[in-house]
Parts: sequence; C-alpha cells; structure tokens
Amino acid sequence: MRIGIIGAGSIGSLVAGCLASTESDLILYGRGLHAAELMVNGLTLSGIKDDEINGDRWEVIPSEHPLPSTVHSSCEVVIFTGKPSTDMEFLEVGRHLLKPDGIAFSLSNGMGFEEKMVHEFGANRVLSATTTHGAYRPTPGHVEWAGKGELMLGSFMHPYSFEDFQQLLSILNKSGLAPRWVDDGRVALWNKMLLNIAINPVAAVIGKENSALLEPITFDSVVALMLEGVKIARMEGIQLENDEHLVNRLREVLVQTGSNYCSMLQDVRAGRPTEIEILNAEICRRGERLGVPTPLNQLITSLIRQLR
Ligand code: KPL
Repeated sequence: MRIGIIGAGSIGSLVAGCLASTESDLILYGRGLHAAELMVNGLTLSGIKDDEINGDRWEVIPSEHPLPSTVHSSCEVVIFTGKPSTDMEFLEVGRHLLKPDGIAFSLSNGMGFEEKMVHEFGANRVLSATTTHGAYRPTPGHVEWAGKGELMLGSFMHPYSFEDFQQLLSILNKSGLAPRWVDDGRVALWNKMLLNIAINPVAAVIGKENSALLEPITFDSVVALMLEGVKIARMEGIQLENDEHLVNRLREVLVQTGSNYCSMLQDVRAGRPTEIEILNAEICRRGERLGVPTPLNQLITSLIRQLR
C-alpha cells in the first residue's frame, strides 16, 4: 500500500517513522531543513521507540520543488498532518497524490478541514481521524515520541465500517501507532476538539503547563469554554456523553498531560501562527450559523489573535 504523508512535521514524521517498519511504500511532503534531513539523512526517532530510519526508506517531496509527475495518482491513502495556513497547498498536493479511489484523512487538531477534503475528494473518500500521540522535534531530522496515545479512525459523512479498512488498520497496527476504529468518527473528532478549545487557549494565555488549569477558578473557566462547544456539537446532532462525563474527561486529560506545554503555547512562544482559527474561532463560526451565542470562545479567540 502506498501512503502519502502531507505535512511531515512532528506528528507526520512520527507516523512516517512508525510506518517505516511495515511493508508500506511512503511518500512524504514537507518543508525546510527538516524535509531536507528526512530526504538526505533520514529520521532519528527517540522516546517511546528508538529507531534510525534511512533517507532511502521513503520518497521526500520538498514543498519548495514542483510536484513530480511520477507520483501522480499513486497513493491509496493520504494522511494530512499539517498546519492550517497551508490548507490550500496541502489539498492540491493531496489531489496530485491520491488515486481516483484513494482515501484521505487528517490528524491535525481542530475542525473544518474534513469538510474541505469532502469538497475536494468526495464524501466517500474521506474518513475522520484524531490522534493522542505526542511528539516534538528537538532538531531537524529528529522526532521525540513523547507520549504514546492512539490513532482513532472512523466514518465522517460516508458510513463505513471496520471491515472496509482492514488492510490499512493492520498496517497501522503493525507500525505501533495503536489504531482504533470508531463507528462515528465525528464524535471522536468533537471529543478531541472539546479538549483543545478548553485547554489550549487558556494555557497559552496564562503561559503555564497544563496542570495549572486544574486550579479551581481557572478550571471553572476552562469548563465553561468547553460547554459552549458542547452545546454547538449537540445542536449539530453529535451524540456526546453527558456533561459530567465530559468534565471528568477534561480533568483526566489535564492530570495525564500535566507537565506538557500545550501546542498553542508552544506556537505562541515560537512566534508561529496558532490553531485558534480551527479551534475556538471555528466554534464561534458554527455558533453564528446556528444562532447560538459563544461569548467566551469569542473572547478567548480575540485574546489569542492579539498574542501574535
Ligand atoms: O492536544 C493537546 C495539545 O497540546 O494540542 C493537549 C491534549 C491539550 C495536550 O497538551
């Protein structure tokens, strides 16, 4: 099976590094020094798994180069693992790589990209997916697998079942990425979204690790932000667990990731664009469409926009 990974950053390189131990054929699309390292010297993987993967294990397409015609319509699966500002470029690369009956999914945080994929490729070629694996890049060509999570895959608009993706799930399983099929992938997407809209912007504003959000007054604000999103999800017909369960899950994640500096805080500190537009701003947009006010998400969105 040929798999294209579009956006070979931390998570993309982790996925590629894990898939390298399977029989899959890999194409990576990335930018800058990191992509150059992946192409010439390969990848050093450390943390949960230590490995050295040779640069000839995959074909790297640097974003600075034109897309080669040799890889046109060659991938059975395309996995998007990139940042929001590059959506259009990524979709174009996906269109170039995917076979006419290929399947696409994204492991990025936030919501809205699945709809864009559906628009681009068709509803029956898009799955919803999320991951709780944690990874960062200490240096170009090196990825630290910091937290072992799982990779959830499920139906987005087209109702698929586990049996339809046995080969892909078995490759992902062999790779160590701990795949789990969920019948309604949209619920999994929303569950991750709810955690990210609550934790990420507040941790980014106060500039502290996740455990600081467990302080009672801060925790109440974090919960209130999440519950605005819960309302939107339910109005969209998503069957979530009850509020008490969702709040307990939020607390649990804050405890489990207590020493983490969340991705939005890392982006703010590095001067990179944040994911606010596909997280809290997306909640506001959906609220506007439904006529549901989302004042806390609006407030935190404008605070984060001003942190740039
Ligand atoms: O997904 C995360 C992130 O940092 O983006 C959480 C779960 C909040 C962990 O830090």
